[in-house]
Amino acid sequence: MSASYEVHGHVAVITMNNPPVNGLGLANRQGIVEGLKKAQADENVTAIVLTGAGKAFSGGADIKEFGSPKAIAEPNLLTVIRAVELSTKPVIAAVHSVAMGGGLELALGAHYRIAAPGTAVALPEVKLGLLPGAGGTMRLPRVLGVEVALNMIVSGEPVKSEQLAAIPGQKLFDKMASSAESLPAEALAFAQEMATKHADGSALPLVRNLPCKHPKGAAYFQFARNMVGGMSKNYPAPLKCVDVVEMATTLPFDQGMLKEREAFMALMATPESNALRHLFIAERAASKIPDVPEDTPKRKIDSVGVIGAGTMGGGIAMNFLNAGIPVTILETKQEALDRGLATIRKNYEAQVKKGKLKQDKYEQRMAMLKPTLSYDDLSQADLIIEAVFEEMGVKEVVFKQLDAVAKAGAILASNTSTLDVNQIASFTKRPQDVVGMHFFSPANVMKLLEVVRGEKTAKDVLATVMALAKKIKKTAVVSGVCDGFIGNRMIEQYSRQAGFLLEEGALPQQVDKAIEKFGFAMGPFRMGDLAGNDIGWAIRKRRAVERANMKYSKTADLLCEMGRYGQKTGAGWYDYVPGKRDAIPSTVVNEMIEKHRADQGIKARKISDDEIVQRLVFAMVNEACHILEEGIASRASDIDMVYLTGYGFPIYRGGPMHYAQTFGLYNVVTAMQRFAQNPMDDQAFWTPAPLLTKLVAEGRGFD
Ligand code: T1G
Repeated sequence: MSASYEVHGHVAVITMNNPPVNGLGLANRQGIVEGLKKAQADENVTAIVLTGAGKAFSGGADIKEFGSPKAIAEPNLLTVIRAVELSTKPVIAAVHSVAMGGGLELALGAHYRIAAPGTAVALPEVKLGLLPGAGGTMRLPRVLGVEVALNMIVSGEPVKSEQLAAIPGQKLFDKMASSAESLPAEALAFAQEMATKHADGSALPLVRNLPCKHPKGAAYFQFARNMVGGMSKNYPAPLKCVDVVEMATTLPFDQGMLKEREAFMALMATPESNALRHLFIAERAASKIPDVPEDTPKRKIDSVGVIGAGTMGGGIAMNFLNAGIPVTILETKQEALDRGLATIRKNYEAQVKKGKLKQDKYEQRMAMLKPTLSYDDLSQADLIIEAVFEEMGVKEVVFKQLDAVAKAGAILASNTSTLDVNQIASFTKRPQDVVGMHFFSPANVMKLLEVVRGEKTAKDVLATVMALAKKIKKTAVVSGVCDGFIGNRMIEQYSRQAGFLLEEGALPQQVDKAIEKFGFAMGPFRMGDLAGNDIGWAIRKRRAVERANMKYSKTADLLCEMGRYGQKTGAGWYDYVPGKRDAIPSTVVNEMIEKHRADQGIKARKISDDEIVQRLVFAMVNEACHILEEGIASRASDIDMVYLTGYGFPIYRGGPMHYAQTFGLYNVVTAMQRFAQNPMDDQAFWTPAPLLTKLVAEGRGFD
């Protein structure tokens, strides 16, 4: 958890040791400072190597400490870096694997730096809504030049050590080791060399003393501001990076450091940074299943079968082809199979045309795709995913055939978006091998994968699918079995509120504009027109039988009865010009809504955008609390991940649960109590979920 100290000959080696990535938590910082003190006091020691154990030099400040007293407790990172600079004996940072954020800033405080090739070097703070807060904005431009440094700071993207070492005149790396394996020995030798070099008491080089200028000065930074400003709407950090790096060229080092600190602390307090830091932790938490140990053995997945070559089946198949996993895709009719393959080919060719995919890669992927009309060809697949028509009868036929054909140990997955995975599992004699894998359309693009855990789903099946999700670059979130799982169950409440708002006085374009201004990629009515309003219509018809007392606005049904299914029929909530996707407010639809209000004796009222946003978002939050109470989702941050990666919820708001927490759960409940007074609404729905009431009573949030 901290840093070890060893002396090799005349060289002290301080090794950070805070798995998994040597985050610069308090214990680690204390270990470094104690090691430096020991080395200064030991006459036998003439130089110091600072390095990291395991898979990183250091991944930076310990994100998990943020907001806790430990994060700012002394020795804080600035103190540690200053202690390195003030060492009377040369400090050589031996950098390997990952040197990011505060880790790179620590290395920049050293007198010399030696790097292993392949090291990922970055100042990624901007991805957390921050900027480097331990001298990175002042030191990196001094060793790499302003433009390279600014690009790295504003993008947050890693660059390989050997690439940076190749920049003419760079002073980031004094030496490149021949490999990560030889780095320790080469660092010791280099340290010895530097000890000899400075045996005469000559001053040790400090990055802070290097000049920092840009030939075009203010003109360059104005240009940079214009570029960055255009790309960073809703995020304050990138522009702040430009401002502070400019100060590195206009202010003395120490004054620049004060400006950096000021900006860092201001950004740390922004809702955007809180949301991005929440996302960083939430994304990693989602991959953990509380009762499935991380070392659970995983099944081998070397081949995949996909049943159904429609939009979903084709997109699903592409995910595995992209990850280099062969796919056998099955259809019932040759023309459906041909159509499916043609769509996959068209998708790849579009990527090749845009230069996003090399021709040979495209051909390799298509060569791994085997079309078939026979279930027998799925008999050796390690995983089979069905993406057939969303009707239980059809699923039953498919899973009974799979049960007969699939080899023992094959994982049988359903891409169902709402149906009961337990019932699907019951069609087989191997329910332990059955799981839901709910991809989101377009399946080869959307990051979200809901992994639906049946009562009998085996733990190794879950562990296998979660690991496979990472391999196909999906964000997997485990859901229990209920109607709509996590995402669609919540979106149903969101859609119901959208319908009620139409009846009470809003029009589709007002509702969409309000929620899009809040940050959603697309409002409910534009989304309906894109996905197809008939999909919701079919679900409402099914639910009208299952849950007859569920209150709905009739407007969506009236729209479908007019044949206005959306873009696919050239008209939906909005009108469309053929061949274009622009949503044009529709007089026909607005008249339908007004007539419906009149028929219902409803007097329309003016509805504020705030009320629209709160009713749409808090309806989801209340439903989400029931989902948590029922154990369908195991943590609130998982629900945020579902909405951030599958439903276009604005990243800078952190997800519905994080947003509600930021808004204040007490204020959310107060708003819900107001909505419960509205006779046009589903008043009972707005009873705060017991979990919400409990958290408010205890003054707690979801985290
Ligand atoms: N702090 C705490 N934990 C961290 C961490 C960090 N900086 N980086 C990673 N982890 C944990 C992560 O939560 C997960 O833990 C495990 O390590 C593996 O992560 C003053 C203020 C380093 C490239 O932004 O980019 O320095 O979930 O799955 O794919 O200017 O992690 O298993 O318990 O991502 O091999 C700046 C963020 C911090 C780097 C490794 N640094 N990390 O990728 O593993 S702010 C960052 C990454 C800062 C200073 C400022 C990646 C990685 P668990 P992983 P990976």
